[in-house]
Amino acid sequence: MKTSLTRCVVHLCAPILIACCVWGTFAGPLTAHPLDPLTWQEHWAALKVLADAKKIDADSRFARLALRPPDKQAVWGWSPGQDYERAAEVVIKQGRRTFEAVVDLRANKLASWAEVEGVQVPWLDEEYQSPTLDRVMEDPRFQRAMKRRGVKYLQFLECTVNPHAPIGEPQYQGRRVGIVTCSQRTDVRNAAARAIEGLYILVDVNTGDILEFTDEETVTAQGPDADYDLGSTKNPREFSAPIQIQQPAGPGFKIDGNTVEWDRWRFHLRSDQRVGLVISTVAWDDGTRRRPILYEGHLSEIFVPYMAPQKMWASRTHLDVGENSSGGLSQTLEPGVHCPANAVYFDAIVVQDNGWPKDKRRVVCLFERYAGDVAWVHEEEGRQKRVLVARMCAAAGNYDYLIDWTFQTDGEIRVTVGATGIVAVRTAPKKNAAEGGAEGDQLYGRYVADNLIGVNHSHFFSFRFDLDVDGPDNSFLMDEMAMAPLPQGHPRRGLWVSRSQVAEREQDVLQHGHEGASIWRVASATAKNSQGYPTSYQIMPSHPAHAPFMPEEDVARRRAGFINHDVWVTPQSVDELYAAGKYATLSKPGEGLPAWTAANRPIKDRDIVVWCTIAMHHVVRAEDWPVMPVVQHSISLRPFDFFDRNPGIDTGPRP
Ligand SMILES: [Cu+2]
Repeated sequence: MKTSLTRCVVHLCAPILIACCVWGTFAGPLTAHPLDPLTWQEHWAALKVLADAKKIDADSRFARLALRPPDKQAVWGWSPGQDYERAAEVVIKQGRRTFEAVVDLRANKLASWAEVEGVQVPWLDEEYQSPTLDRVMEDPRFQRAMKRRGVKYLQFLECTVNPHAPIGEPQYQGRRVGIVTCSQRTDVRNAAARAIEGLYILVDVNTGDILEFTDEETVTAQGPDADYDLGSTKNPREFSAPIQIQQPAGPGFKIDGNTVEWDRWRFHLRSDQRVGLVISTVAWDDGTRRRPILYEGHLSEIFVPYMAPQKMWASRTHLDVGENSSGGLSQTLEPGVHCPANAVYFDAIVVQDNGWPKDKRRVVCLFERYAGDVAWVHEEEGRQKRVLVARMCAAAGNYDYLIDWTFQTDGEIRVTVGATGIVAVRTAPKKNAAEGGAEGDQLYGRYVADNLIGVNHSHFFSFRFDLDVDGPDNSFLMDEMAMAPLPQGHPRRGLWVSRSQVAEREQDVLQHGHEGASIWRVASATAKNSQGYPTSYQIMPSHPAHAPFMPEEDVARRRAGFINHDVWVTPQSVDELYAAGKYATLSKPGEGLPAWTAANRPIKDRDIVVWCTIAMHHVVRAEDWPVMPVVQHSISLRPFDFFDRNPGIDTGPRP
C-alpha cells in the first residue's frame, strides 16, 4: 500500500514519526533500502499472517524466513525516498511435508502457500540433537560397540545427528536420514581427535527408526592431545615491536543503513541465513554517472567430499550450504580475531526452528586494509594499495571459511575464500609395513600425528554472480588462445593469438569450460569503451574446479553436479540461486545447474548469471594439524575494457 504517510516517513527518515506508528496498522517499509534484510518487526508480521491464516501451529518448523528478492529492475531504478515492495519467503516443515509461503508485508496478507513434494528442508538446529540419539545410545549394538572400543564413560560421549549424504541407498528414499557420529569429550577442549571410528549408524529423525547399524571395524587407538588454545600452547612467541592499525579520522567509507560508499564504489550488503554475505547493486561512480557492474553476488554452495572407503567416510560428501543452513551459516566475528581493529560490524536476524527471530551479532565486518602492498608502480612513481574488505566467516562443521569481498581502486573486485579450522582425521593405529596396514591406510590420507590420518578430501566453492555490466543486457565471451603459424621464411614458426567467441546458449559455455587458457568475460550488449570494444568484466578463478578425480557416475559427484565445470552461464532467474539445487539436503543426483542448463537456453544479449567454482584438493600436511593455517583461493572480477585506461591512476599518493 503506497500511502503518503509512507513516503513522508521514508523521505524525512524521522525517528519521531516512526515511533508514533504502531506496527500492524502501518505497513510501510521501515528499512532504508529494498534489499535490506527483514526487520524484527517484519519477521513477526510474517509469522502472525501465517498464524492468522491457520497455516502454522506449535509443531511447524521453519527452515527459512527471509526477504523475498524484490523485482530486480525496480531495485536498480529505486532511489532513496521512493516506495518499494516488501515480502517474506518462508519454508516450513510440517511433519514430513514441506511448504513454501510468500507473505506480502505491505498488504499484511498471505500471497501464496504451496506444498513442495519430494524434497527435504535444510537440517534443523534441533535435529542435530534428535531424540533418536537416545534410542541409538540405548541400543545393545551401540553399547557392545563402545565396550569393544574401550569407551569407559558413555555419559561423556558427545553424539550428534548430521544430515546424511546419500551414497546410493534407494531403500531410504523419502526418509529424513541422519548419520550419527560420536566423540569422547573427556580431558580435552578439541575433541576432533577423539571421534569414535568405524561405525555407520543411520537413523530417520522423522520416525525415530534406526535404519542401519554397521560396525565396520573396531578401532581402540587414540591420538595425542590436539588442543591449540593459548593455555595449551603455552609461552606464546610475542613480537618485541607491536604494530597498531589506527584511523584517527574514522573509516574512509560511508555507511547509510546497509549501503556502502568507498572511493568510486557504491554497493549494498546484507547477510542471508543460507548463503551469508550478499553483495548487491555494485556500481562505479566515475563522477558523471553511476555505472552498474554487479546486481548480486554470493556464495552459492560448498561441496566437501572425503576420499576414504569406509562407509562412514565415503558418505562424508557434504553440501555444506544447502544442508546445514539452519541457525545461519555466518559465524559471529570476534574483534581482533576475525577482523582488524578498524573494522565495523553488521548484525543479522536468523529464524529459529520454531519460527521466532533470533539476533546474531557481528556476522559481517567491513574495513579498509593498507599493509604495504603496491597498487601500481613504475620507476619512482607508484601508489600504495588501500582496499575495502567486506568479510564473513562461514562455519561448516570442523572447517571455518573466511569469505572476503575486496574492492580495489583499479576497478577489480576479488572474492577470496580462506579455509581454516580443523582437518577431519581418521583414527587408525599406525601399523608397520609387515602388518600390511600402513600402505592401505595411507593411500587415502596421511598421518598428521600418532594414530591420526588426515583423510584426503576436496573443497569446492561455487559463487553466483549476477553481473550487469553497464546494464542487464550482457553476453558471455570466451577468448581462446590459439597458435597461429607464420609464413615460410619468417624467423619465428608461430605465435599465439586470442580469438573471441560469443556464447549463444548455455551448452556453448560448458563445451569450452576447460579448454586452454580461456579468458571468460561478461560483456555489455550495448556499451563500448573509447576503442570501440564492448565494456566487460573478466571472471578469473585462481584455482579452477578441475574435477577429474571422481568418476562421473559417482552419486556424490552427481549430487554436486556443479563441480563438472569451472564456469556456467544461465539466464537470470530468481528461482535459480543455489548451484546444487534449492533443496540440497538428501537431494537426488543431477539437481541445480545440470538440470537447469539441460534446456540449453539462449544467453546472448540478455540478463545472465555466471556461476564460478574454485576448488582446493586437500592432501593433508603435518602443518595442517591441530588447527590449519588459512589457505586462500579466489575469484577476481576484473575490468576488461570497462574503462578507457587504468582507473586507479588518479589516486592520491597518500594511502
Ligand atoms: Cu581441507
